[in-house]
Amino acid sequence: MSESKGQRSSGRGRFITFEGGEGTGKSTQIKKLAERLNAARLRTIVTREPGGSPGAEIMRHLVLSGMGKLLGPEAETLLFAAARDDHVRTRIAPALNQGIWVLCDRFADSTRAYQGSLGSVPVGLINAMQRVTIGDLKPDLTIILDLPVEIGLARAAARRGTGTPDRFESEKLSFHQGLREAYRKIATDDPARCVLIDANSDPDTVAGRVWTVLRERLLPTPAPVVSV
Ligand code: T5A
Repeated sequence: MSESKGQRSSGRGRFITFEGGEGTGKSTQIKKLAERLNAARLRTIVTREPGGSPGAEIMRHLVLSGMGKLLGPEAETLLFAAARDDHVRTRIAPALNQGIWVLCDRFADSTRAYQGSLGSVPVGLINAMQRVTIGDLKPDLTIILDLPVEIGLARAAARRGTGTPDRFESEKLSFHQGLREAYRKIATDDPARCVLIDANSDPDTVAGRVWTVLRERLLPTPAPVVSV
C-alpha cells in the first residue's frame, strides 16, 4: 500500500501485525505508527489482509462481498489462506528480507478468531493451513486493539455512512462479542508476541500506548556505557 524510500535498514525487517474486532482503529493506528517509524528513519511498508498483493486483493473482493460465505466456513477459510499465501510470498517475505519493517493490518490471528473461534472451523484445519501459508513466519509483535463492541461497530457505521455493511460487519452483536473474547484469549495465550491495548481513547492517546509497547519490545535503548 505505501513504502517510504531512502532510509537505513539493518538485517531482517520487523514484522508487526494489528488485530482486533470491527472498528477498533487498526487502520488509524497503523498509519500513525508508520509515520513514527519513518521519522525514526526505519524503512517501513503498510499492508493489509485480506489483500496486500494483486492476487490477494482479488480474494479480498470475493470474501468481503459474501461470496465465500455461500461456499461454507471451510471453503471460505481456504480463500483467506490462498490470499495470505500470495501476500506472504510476493510482498511480506521479500520486504522483511530486504530489512524493511512490515506493518500488517490483520494477519493469521484474524483467521483464528473469525473462522476458528467463531466459524467453528476445526483448529486442526486452521493449523494445517497456517503451516502451508506462513510456515515459521511469526510476527515479532502483534498489537490487539480492545474496545467494547458497541463502540467499534458505531465507529465502523459512522465511517461507512450510507454504504452497505460488509460480510462480517453485518453479523449479530453476539458474534462481535465472541470475537472480542477470542482476541483476548489469543493475547493471554501468547504474551511473548501479543499485547492487548485499550483502544477506548482518542486516536493520539491510543497511538501513545502503541508506541510505548513498540519501543519497549522492539526498539530497546542501548545499554549505557559504564566506565570502570
Ligand atoms: N477477516 C480477515 C477474516 O474473517 N479472516 C481473516 O483471516 C482476515 C485476514 C476485513 C474483514 O475480513 C475479516 C475480518 C474483517 O471483517 P476490512 O474492510 O479490511 O475487513 O476491515 P477491518 O479490518 O475489519 O477494519 P475495520 O473496518 O474494522 O476498521 P479499523 O481499521 O479497525 O478501524 P479504522 O481505523 O478504520 O477506524 C474506524 C473509524 O473509527 C474512527 C476512524 O476515523 C474511522 O472513521 N476512529 C476513531 N474514532 C474515535 N476514537 C478513536 N480512537 C478512533 N480510531 C479510529
